[in-house]
Amino acid sequence: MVAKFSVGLIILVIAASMFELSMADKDWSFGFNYTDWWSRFGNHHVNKTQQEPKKIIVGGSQHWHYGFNYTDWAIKNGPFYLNDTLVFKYDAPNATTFPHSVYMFSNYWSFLKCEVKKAKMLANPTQGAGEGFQFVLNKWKPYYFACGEKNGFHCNNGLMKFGVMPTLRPFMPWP
Ligand SMILES: *[C@@H]1O[C@H](CO)[C@@H](O)[C@H](O)[C@H]1NC(C)=O
Ligand SMILES: *[C@@H]1O[C@H](CO)[C@@H](O)[C@H](O)[C@H]1NC(C)=O
Ligand SMILES: *[C@@H]1O[C@H](CO)[C@@H](O)[C@H](O)[C@H]1NC(C)=O
Ligand SMILES: *[C@@H]1O[C@H](CO)[C@@H](O)[C@H](O)[C@H]1NC(C)=O
Ligand SMILES: *[C@@H]1O[C@H](CO)[C@@H](O)[C@H](O)[C@H]1NC(C)=O
Ligand SMILES: [Cu+2]
Repeated sequence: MVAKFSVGLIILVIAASMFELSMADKDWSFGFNYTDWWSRFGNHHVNKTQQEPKKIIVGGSQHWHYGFNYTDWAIKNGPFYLNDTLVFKYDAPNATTFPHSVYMFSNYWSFLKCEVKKAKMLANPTQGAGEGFQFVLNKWKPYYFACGEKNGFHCNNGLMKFGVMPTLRPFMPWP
């Protein structure tokens, strides 16, 4: 009993002296810079250009072609936000190049199996030229895109498929 009491007393004494020490240590901020915190998160000076929908070129500089991993691209370039525009760029076919197109699947299983016959064509092989084919992600739902050429071959073997789920753009007050 006595031993326990003295240990408790020692701890109390140590705690008290530490408290005194911290009291003596200028302020109550404990090293946390409130001024800095407020300027970062507290003010509502929103950079509007970051809040507005963006135009995203599918595949970046690679554009829309056979053999590029668009699933990987979508993971690395996401998340995508509501009203963002996806731009599919692909040259119209000629004697030496193959056609591409843009299809949308209505469900995940068709997307997985590249059932192009059940998909809806969004853009034909000539619509990707110039400024490219633009598609606005204006609904809060998953979108499944693919190239519809060669009865799913471009989708399957060519990796020309990806899914996106646009979300609400988060409020970002910091610069
Ligand atoms: C706190 O942050 C502000 C703004 O970044 C800076 O001007 C100030 O020097 C900082 N104060 C301390 C004690 O670090
Ligand atoms: C807003 O952010 C964008 C992108 O980060 C930047 O290019 C632009 O200069 C910023 N504008 C202002 C007014 O800070
Ligand atoms: C494409 O990228 C995804 C995500 O990084 C990866 O899981 C998959 O294995 C890749 N496919 C091929 C054929 O490399
Ligand atoms: C997207 O655009 C539509 C039409 O311009 C608008 O009504 C809607 O509020 C926008 N949604 C978001 C989340 O910006
Ligand atoms: C076909 O199109 C490609 C890509 O646009 C171009 O580089 C190539 O010169 C064209 N070939 C012919 C024969 O027109
Ligand atoms: Cu294709």
